[in-house]
Amino acid sequence: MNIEVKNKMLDAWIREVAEMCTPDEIYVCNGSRKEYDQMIQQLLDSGIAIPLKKRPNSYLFRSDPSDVARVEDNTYISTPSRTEAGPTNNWIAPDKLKKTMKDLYEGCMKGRTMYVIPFSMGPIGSPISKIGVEISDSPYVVVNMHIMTRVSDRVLELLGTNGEFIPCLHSIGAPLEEGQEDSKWPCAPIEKKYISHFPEENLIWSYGSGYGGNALLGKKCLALRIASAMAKREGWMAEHMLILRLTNPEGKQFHIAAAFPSACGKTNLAMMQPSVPGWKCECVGDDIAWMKIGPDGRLYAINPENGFFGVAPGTSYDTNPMAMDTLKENVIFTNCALTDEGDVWWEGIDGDPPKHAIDWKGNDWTPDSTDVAAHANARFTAPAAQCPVICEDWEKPEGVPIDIFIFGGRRSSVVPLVTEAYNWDHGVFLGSTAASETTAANIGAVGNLRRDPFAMKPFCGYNMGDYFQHWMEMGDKLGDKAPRCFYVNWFRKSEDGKFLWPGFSDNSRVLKWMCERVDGKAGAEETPIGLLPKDGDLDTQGLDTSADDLKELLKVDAEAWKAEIPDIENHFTTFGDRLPDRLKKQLEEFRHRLG
Ligand code: SAT
Ligand code: MN
Repeated sequence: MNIEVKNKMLDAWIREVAEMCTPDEIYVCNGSRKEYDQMIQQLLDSGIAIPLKKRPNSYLFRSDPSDVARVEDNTYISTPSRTEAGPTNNWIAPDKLKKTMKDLYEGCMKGRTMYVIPFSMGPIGSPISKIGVEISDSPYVVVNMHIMTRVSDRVLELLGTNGEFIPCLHSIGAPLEEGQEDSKWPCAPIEKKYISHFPEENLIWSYGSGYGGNALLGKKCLALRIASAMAKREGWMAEHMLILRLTNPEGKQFHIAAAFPSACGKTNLAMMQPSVPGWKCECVGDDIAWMKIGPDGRLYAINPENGFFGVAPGTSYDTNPMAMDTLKENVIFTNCALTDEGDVWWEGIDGDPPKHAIDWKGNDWTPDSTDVAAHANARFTAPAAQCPVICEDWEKPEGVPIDIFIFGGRRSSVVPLVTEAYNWDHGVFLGSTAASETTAANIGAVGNLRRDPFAMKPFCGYNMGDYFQHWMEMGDKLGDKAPRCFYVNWFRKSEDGKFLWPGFSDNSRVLKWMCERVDGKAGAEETPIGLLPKDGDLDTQGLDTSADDLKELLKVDAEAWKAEIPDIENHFTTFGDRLPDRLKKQLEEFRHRLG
């Protein structure tokens, strides 16, 4: 071990893990630039990192084709009883799961270095922040954690001798025998992958995967699954939400937090540049919001992360110029294609495809190839501070006050462009019934409709019926200071399969309507599903969308909604007696409004 660890619990935990996993060496990280450079150098020397000539200090990594996304089927919420984990989570009893995983962890770091990564989620020292320590045998994880979280020796100082932290144990599950040659992306086969959470102990154990949320444990595991369970106990909220600041031409600020499932354009919306003249948008965060009620009774949000782990395919100067400018240097790319000029490439990036490239699997690729060049879930890891429109208050310890909640998903039909909830309970109803067509961010079939309440289905660390109740109770506490709730769908298609709404910077038109609703300046019409903009309420000046398409976008088809009711009922039934009565009442009222 390179330093002496003063925190007693941490020191004991490191020793215990080392005894179980038998690494060759132990290295405690300090988060310095020098450390980052050394780790990168080591990854370059072993041929794992590929330097990118066109982007200073940026590297490409290729994962094993079996390890490309979150593994939801292997993700567990391990509470003493199955009911506490609820119907949306996989469950194994803690004793049994720990036994299975201990057997896997036994000797699993042989031939490798065990890295101890002290990190803060949220600005170091902020009252809303939490400290975690990840132990990992993956140097790729270390460099990614440097960007995605605040890794620092100041975290160890803050812990002192007795301070508390969230232990996050990670192994790629690939011990090296003596003389055995290492692979470029070692990991365990799918049946040995376990992403486990023990919310009662604030403990995370991950085994077998090196990719994204499976391995960068500060993100989905700590900041969502464990944090959501803590938030429920302690009366705050940990949500799968971007945070943005919108400023109107008069200089009034609005803060919006929006929940969409993975790969539904959250990063694009978070960095959107309004097409509506005079409006300004700044990014506070693109994936996770931690929110607490402030002294003035309003809800304040911080972004607990330090970087963006964004989907590369589809990102371009057209769709997200601010992300493109964030990616110029100091970036880690994973599973993108490599051009002959030494740059990354992916489907949907600006310009013509290269005549030749190396695809994400390391094979030759040309535009005639039948396979994609970049994996659909290829990612960039980039420092948030590099974003040209990062909000100056993004690291404010007390956070920003939220005015508006947005829920949504990817729906090619039925769901209109925007709906405002009648009140808080109705907003919770909209969030709890949110549905989306599945994408490549999670392993499984793409394009099926799944209910993804509050975009938290894969991330809620306890019974989701209780989570709905928690939302109701937060609304009661916030009273008339509660954010207003909206539901959006940017993805509605015409009968011939074309997107009806241009999206991206034109989404500002929808956000503007929301802000004006909050200010009491814009109109709306009552419909069975909620409040919708009437003719003239939505700013469509300069918009290229036909009147017919606009009509279709805002159409409420009562029959189509009636046809959704059985599915909503089924969805609600899965929560049994944990479903709040107030949601049952919402469903009854909805049915009644539909007639
Ligand atoms: O791989 S992650 O879980 O971090 C990304 C995502 O699915 O949003
Ligand atoms: Mn996400």
